[in-house]
Amino acid sequence: MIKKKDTQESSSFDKELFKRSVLYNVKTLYRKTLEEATPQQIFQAVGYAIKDVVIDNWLTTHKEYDKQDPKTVYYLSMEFLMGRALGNNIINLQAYKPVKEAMDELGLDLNVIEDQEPDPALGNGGLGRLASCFLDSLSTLGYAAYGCGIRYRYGMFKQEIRDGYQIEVPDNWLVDGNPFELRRPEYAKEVKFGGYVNVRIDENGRSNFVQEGYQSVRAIPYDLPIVGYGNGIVNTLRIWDAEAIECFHLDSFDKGDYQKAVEQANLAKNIVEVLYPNDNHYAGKELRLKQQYFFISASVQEAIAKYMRKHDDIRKFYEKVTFQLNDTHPTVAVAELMRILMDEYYLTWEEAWNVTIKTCAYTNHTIMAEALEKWPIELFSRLLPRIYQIIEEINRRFIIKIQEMYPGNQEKIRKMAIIYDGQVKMAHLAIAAGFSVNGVARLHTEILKKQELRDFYEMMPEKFNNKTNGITQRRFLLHGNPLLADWVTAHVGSDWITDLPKISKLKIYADDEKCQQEFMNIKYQNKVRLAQYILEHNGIEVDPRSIFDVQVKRLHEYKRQLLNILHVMYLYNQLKDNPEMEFFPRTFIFGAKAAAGYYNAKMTIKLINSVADVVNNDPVINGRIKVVFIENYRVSNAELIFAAADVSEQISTASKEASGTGNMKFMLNGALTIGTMDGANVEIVEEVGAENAFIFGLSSDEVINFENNGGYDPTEIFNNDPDVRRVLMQLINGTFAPNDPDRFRTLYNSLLNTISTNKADMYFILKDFKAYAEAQRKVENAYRDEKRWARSAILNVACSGKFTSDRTIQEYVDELWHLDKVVLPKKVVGKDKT
Ligand code: GPU
Repeated sequence: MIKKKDTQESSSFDKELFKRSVLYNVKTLYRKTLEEATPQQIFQAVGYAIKDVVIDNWLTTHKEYDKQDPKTVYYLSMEFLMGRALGNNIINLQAYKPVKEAMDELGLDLNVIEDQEPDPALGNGGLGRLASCFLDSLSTLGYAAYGCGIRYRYGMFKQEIRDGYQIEVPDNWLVDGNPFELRRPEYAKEVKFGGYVNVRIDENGRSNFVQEGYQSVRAIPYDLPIVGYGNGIVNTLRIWDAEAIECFHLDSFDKGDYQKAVEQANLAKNIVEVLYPNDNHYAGKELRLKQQYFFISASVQEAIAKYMRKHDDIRKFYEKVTFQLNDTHPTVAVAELMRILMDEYYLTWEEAWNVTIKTCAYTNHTIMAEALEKWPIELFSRLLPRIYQIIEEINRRFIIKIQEMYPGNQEKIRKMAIIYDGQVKMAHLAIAAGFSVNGVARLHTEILKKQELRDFYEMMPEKFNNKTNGITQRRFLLHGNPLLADWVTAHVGSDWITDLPKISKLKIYADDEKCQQEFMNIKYQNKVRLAQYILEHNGIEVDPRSIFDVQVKRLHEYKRQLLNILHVMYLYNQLKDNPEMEFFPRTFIFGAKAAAGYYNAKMTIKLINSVADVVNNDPVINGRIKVVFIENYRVSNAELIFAAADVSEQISTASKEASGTGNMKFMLNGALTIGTMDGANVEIVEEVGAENAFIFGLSSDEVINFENNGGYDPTEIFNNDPDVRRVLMQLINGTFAPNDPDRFRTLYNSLLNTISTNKADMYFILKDFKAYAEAQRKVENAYRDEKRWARSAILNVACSGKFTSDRTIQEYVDELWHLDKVVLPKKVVGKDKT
């Protein structure tokens, strides 16, 4: 039954004006007519026309902020994985239909135009994408916020697959220019590196710490608009570029000046050159620490300057500002804030500390040990001498606190000190100097409290809290899956766009056979769309009637893509042995980038492609199994992929995935989860019911138990399970590498060999294999019953309400940030241009 039409589109959008604006832009930017312009030029022209609309709301928003003086959150993050802006901005302006019409009338295809935009990929994976979802929700909910980050010249590399191997290609995302950005040289800041700390007596007789003999760079902000959905609010993502500071004239420099000038120019060029492509992994590179301090110093300086333009007492800074640290990467912010407060505003240590500890809050995104940032003292103190001095003092005072609480307990100091064993431990600094430590899913937060950060929790339990992650339904349903979005709106109205829990009204349709058919039909059309993409990009033909079983996420051993492909090998063996067996056709879809130096991850990509070559072309299989590796997985093709998925693979080793957010995007698009009780999967199953998901494998307690007792022995499984043994032998007998049988030996060794690696099967792949295969059998059987499957899929959509980032942000606001809600004067809302 159709209840309500889509009433969310703004009626005030001036289509004719917009069309004129596009034509005008093509003319003035390129001296061309529409017919002569290239698709990229048309994208630029449309982008500028949309920016024009956005600019008015941006101005109004900031005028209103100026008037209302709301408390502001600065979301400090090394990564923002924004994805394309054009379509999202049009959606949030509620102008998708008129813009589409305008394009049609000009003989243009909006989809093709959107496809011209490079994905701004200033992030690796979940952590950066979460930051982007948060910005979308902050604007939509009407809170004053800045995202602060780095304008990397090269974002996440582009992945090409050649001969089954990953090749990294530089992502020169700015070559054609970015129509949405605004350069703001008037807010440039100087950032200083190196040198030494001196004590100087200033003109007022105060002794003061000053950094001397340093090199510096100029940080220049570029602002990107973050458009709220239908409320006229536009916040700002401020990303910093680095430029050399001109400090000499060509006619009056001596050799030393020249040397210094060249070095400073190089420093500026190098700092923002490239995003480190490591996910959940810390490499300890000096340039990375420079990046961190660079954008933090600039952001903190500007936050303070902005505050002081309106207020006179810096001691009350925390009443108007919160710094949320996205993992430990921005943690130098606490010391930089202390430095400015003491060295530039002459606050005492105690006064400065009181401000800092009420301003800063830290989010933990992983328990993976290799992701913990620890900087060698030598490097840190050489690069940031004044900052290091301040951290030493924070550490000294923190150790006194530990001793007061645990007199004589050296063990506590060893485990909790900020500086220990020649290293600066950034997580310890973030915990000691902030008012909040939060995990990103309930299970993750519990593990932090009971295991990883147990000592800190015991000492400061009041700081610990959970904020289960979320995603924006505007991008991942409204924009990414228009067919399903319209269907949902037709049944429950459009409230879900800004109030996702309303989508639960769909529950009553789960048993309605007509609705089930409609749903499956939409899913089918989305599968056809993805099949076309796969044919175009991979040259592989896939059958949209097969089960689309999808694992897309960064390639990491803990995420266990290897378990997935080993299971495909097992199914292949079964079908080869018994070609007549009952088998529902399945397409296994993978998409993943591997960190450039991560050997096992890269070999897993090669294995997936090698299995694909064999299985896809085996006449005995006859297309019943297809394996597809989607090249260059990123936000833009993710939107197509989620919409087309039947099965969502969320199979990390329990306890290892802090939350996961892809799991939520699949759920919202009506895929059923096969997964472990890890991260937010736990809460997903709680919402949708265990009967509408396929849960298998060790629990996090069991995993942690094994780990605390020295691991487990996979050889027993190898010896006793012929199916597993056969699959493992195929890794080293050339089944998938006839010319180089040893190609996958490292993967084999990672599962079995305790000699070449110190631990075998650290991620419990063999331990969970049987249970996974069993869960996959259940998936197949469930899919055979189309009505039951459709029911479960609809219920997944209907029960996804909790996982909107709007809910997550509201929790941050209510419990941590205490921001003021900003409402624009009525006449401005929805207004596009005057
Ligand atoms: N995450 Br730390 C990353 O994507 N990169 C990182 O460097 C670190 C964490 C992810 C977690 O792996 C994922 O479970 C979580 O959902 C996401 O952060 C957002 O919290």
